[in-house]
Amino acid sequence: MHDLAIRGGTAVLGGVVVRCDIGITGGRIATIAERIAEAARVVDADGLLVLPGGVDSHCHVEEPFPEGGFQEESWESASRSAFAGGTTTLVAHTPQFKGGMLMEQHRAARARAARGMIDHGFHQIIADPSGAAMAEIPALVADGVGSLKAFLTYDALHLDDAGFLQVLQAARRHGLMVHVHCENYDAINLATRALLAAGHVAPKYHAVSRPPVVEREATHRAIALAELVGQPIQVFHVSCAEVAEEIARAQARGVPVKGETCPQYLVLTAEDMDRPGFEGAKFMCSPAPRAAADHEGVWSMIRRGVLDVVTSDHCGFSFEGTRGKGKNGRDAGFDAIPNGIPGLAARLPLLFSEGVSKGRIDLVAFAKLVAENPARIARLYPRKGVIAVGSDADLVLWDAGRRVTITNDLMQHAIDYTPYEGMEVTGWPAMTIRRGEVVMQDGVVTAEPGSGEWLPR
Ligand code: DUC
Ligand code: ZN
Ligand code: ZN
Ligand code: ZN
Repeated sequence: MHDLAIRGGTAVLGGVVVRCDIGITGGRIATIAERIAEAARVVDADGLLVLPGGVDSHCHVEEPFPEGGFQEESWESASRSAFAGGTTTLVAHTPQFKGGMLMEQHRAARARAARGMIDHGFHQIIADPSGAAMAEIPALVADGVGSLKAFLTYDALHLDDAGFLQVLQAARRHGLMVHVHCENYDAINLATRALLAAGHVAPKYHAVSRPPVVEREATHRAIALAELVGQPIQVFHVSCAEVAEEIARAQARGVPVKGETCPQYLVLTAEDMDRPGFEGAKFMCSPAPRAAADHEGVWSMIRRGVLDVVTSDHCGFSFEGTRGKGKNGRDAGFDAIPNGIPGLAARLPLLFSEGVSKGRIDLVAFAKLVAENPARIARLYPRKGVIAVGSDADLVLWDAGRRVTITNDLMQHAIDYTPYEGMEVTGWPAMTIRRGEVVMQDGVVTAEPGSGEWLPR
């Protein structure tokens, strides 16, 4: 007798799409069969797709700032938003402050995440690889941190080549994955100073200050240094085809480099930042959204497999008030507006609608992009990311024909806006199941705070 049976849905099982029943016992998938007769509870999935719960392997949740305080998105609100959008696993970031140690931040981040409802892991940001902090990496690894994150830009975080090489070597020594934010710090600073000196302070100049070449150069450099050290990397948030081309060339040489992209590079543009007053700040993230003509280029790199993971890079800052986008005042220059946009709940609907509903990718590719491939790179596969016997029963029942206009209320995050407000999507999650428990039904999230599990990777 199963605890729960999902009956009559059309399921994506790795590489195949089949109509079947799914039996769940003890939070795991116990049976996949044409018909499961008995279960304590039965969910009728007739007319729905059954997909693996989304794995969002790149997001920012309740991170502390070097100047004190935390991001507005708590683990509880992030869990709610993720479940609302069909995602059941998050890999977020633990910061290192310059000169600071790792384990204390790691323990504090774990304690915050334990208050949420979603299963989770962390990438450890390395902002200062020269000091005593690196001696704490074995302790982090022992606690289940499977990856390091390197930033090649941002004042508080950027590494020069020497620092990045140290991170790569440490990762190689300890068998960790390295994820990289690729933009050229000095080039951005040079352009920013020139723009500000000329009085170009509006949000739209954010994109002008960091054009694709800045991202392409840093991507090329990151790959070359990783190749030198013999360390696999994943390039985060690739914004356009000319950047992905660097990855494709390296892959063709047999270099172990992977590429990730995000929905913002498929639906937003630099023009979104060109709105009256402060409004453009709602769309500011880095790398910057490119031109509308770049969207098809990203799709083609997805179809070629060069970009095989789509995450949200959720990093929310509210528009109103003094904590978020306006923390430095509403007439702050573009360089003083925090970067990042919320996207936990919108990720699957946007990718499904733009991808599957519009015929750009099939269902199998969709499930790989949002669940299986992120689970693999995060070392959570096959526990997460796939519907298979023995895997965690993390599922999303998907209504492929449902048309929804995105509003901020539907996102259920702690941020007061969504950059996708008013967008029409076709395809929407009807139910989210985490480890066999229905945690979202018709938009209502019911999971208990504190029920999310730490995922050693
Ligand atoms: N860019 C990042 O690198 N991280 C979070 C948000 C953003 O826009
Ligand atoms: Zn970031
Ligand atoms: Zn980044
Ligand atoms: Zn990020």
